[in-house]
Amino acid sequence: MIKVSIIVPFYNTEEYLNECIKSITYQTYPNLEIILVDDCSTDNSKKIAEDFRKIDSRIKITYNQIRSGVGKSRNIGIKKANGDFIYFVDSDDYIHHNAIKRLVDVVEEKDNVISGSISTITNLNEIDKFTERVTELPVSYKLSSKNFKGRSALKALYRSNFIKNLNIKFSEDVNIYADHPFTYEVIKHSKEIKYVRNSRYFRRRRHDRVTNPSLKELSRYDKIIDFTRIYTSIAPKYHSDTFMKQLIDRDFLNFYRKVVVMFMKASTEEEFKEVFPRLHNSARYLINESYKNLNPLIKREIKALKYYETKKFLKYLRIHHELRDFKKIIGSKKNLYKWIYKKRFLKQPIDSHKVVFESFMGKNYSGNPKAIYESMKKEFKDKEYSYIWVYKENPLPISADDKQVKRFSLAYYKAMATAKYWIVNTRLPKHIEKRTDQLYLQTWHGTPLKHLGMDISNVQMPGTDTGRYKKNFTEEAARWDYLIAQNKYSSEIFKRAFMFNGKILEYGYPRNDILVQQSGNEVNSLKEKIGLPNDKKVILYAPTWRDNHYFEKGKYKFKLALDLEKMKSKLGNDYIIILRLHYVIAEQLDLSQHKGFVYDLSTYGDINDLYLISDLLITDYSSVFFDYANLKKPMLFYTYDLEDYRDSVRGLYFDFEKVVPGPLLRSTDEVISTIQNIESIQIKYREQYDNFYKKFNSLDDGRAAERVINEILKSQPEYDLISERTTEV
Ligand code: C2G
Repeated sequence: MIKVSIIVPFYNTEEYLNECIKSITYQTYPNLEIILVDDCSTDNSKKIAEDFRKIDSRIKITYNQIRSGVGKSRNIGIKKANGDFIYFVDSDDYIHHNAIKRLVDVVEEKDNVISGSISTITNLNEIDKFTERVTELPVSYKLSSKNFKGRSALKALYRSNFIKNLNIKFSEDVNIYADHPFTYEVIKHSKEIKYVRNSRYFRRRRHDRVTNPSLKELSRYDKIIDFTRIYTSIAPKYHSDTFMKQLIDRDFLNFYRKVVVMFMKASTEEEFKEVFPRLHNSARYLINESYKNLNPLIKREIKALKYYETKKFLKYLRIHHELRDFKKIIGSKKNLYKWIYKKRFLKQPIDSHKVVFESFMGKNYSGNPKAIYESMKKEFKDKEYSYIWVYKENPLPISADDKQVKRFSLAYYKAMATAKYWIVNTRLPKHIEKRTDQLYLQTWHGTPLKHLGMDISNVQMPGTDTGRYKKNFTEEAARWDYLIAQNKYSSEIFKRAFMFNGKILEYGYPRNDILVQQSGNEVNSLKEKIGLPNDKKVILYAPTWRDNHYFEKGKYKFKLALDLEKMKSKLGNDYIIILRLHYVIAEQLDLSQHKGFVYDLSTYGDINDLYLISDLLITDYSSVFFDYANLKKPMLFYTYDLEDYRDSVRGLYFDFEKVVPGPLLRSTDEVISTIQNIESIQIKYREQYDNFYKKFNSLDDGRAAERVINEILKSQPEYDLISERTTEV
């Protein structure tokens, strides 16, 4: 029976290692030797490996004395391997339980290498997508250069003698491209190989690309340093082998087009100085044959690299980028606007009196930006600020004196490029560039209960994955100059979850100023304005969204879990319900049969008005309750899916039940009876409410906007401070 040695180097992959080793020990092919190489891990990985060794005698662990990298660790594994065949697994990856069996099943004496297939996943539940089709051909043949396209040595079975006799090794000098010398030699010595499609290897995207990236997720700069090093060490070796030389040259040229060109577009002068000579050193080895058929412009760039002509290289590269951009803008208004933004607007002077506001991606006129805008208008009546609001679809009810621009219109880009101040409450798109002299005040949009940013263990929103989400998030947060926090509790979370190093304005929420200052008279006129009856009490139902319940990116489903008919029959004489769904919910609920009892105000601009006119709030995990607490009105928490939301969907920052100032309810009946006994509920939760208020709301004193404005403008010499009137915090 053929014996297979599986080699797994590991270094600090505690998050994945357990599943990785399990996928190996659960292989349906039993005759395995599992060689784990600990490359000096400092986390729990070593213990995980050792626990497996206790229960599976096929496991051997080798400990490196100093950190040696993946290449050397695999080479150590090869030396130790006693199997007839060798297979490599990375410690954050996973293999299908039949992966080895399917390869071994088709081994013949002539085979030195047999390959399976590789797929990239984020979560293990995606594996179900890859269940094999009955019609799938189990074995076919592939040119080995095509099989090892990315030059990764994973997913294939190698005959040990073949590897050992030819002394095929991984590079020990580089990390990202350590596989290249290994696979080049395999390609050289095995023109065609068997390919078994349903022997599957799953490469995993990391959940945290920011603090724990995989090698492939490292920066373009690191990639260039690594790639040029490997290329210059390999190129001389294949000098007289035309097939191999052209193959590695092609790899260099592909790398140049995919990685180098993009890197150069945004590189700093220092980076360029570091990278250019290395690229030149590599390009020196390119043979004319390899690049003679490239497009003329790239050919010129490569020649300039080869002969160290820096000026020429930069000139051709600039033209290259211009042509690329130009190609993109033809036929796409969106790209044309972006191009004008970059080429024109970003070069225009910044207007130090211009302020751009955006709330919830332009969906409405609300939140902290609204409060700051209104306060600025009051404060600087005679001063010459110009205010611009961003709207998404419908123009906003702002003062007619001020301008508004549609998101992603030309006017929007001009405003974003030339305004001194950005005052925004959600993340801005990546392609909006922050210029050195611009000031970005991120107001954010709620005290966090649900996990945020880096604290989310498994991002389930569509259109992203955990690693990418965290990377984008922290890159965005790095652009913020200021971030507002409602309380100390938020400041601490924000610093960690956003990896935010700028200035936190722990001043209370400007959007809550009005809740503190409000007078009772306004309530009735507001009700009339909205079209609600004045003789009924108002229940506001404002739940949040569920990350894993969506139609598509940015558009979420919502299943109403309240029996409105029943509520109407029990509460309808005294109450009406305002339904306020979160702004990312795209569900169209048909509420026609509840007319006169349920009012859908999901698209109503400012939720503050709804807080003011309501008599009690029903919510769930939404941050609305941190604001509503200012009003001291009763709150109920309709948390019918608490376990799922807390344990699988998002995760929560605190023990919900112990902290929130109201009961957690699970059914419509419970909601009804709680509302029927609302006075006793208020008495029961009085103390918890007070404690809650002290912890989260004590800075909400009605003057938060003033404090924020004072802080951001005080560094601007041309304005008098408003600090005399501002309470010190
Ligand atoms: N909101 C609303 N209507 C709802 C829910 C929320 O108008 N039904 C508004 C409120 O102003 C709320 C804000 O959107 O404070 C954020 O909503 P959350 O439900 O807390 O959800 P999310 O947008 O994911 O923000 O730190 C806060 C977190 O980022 C949560």
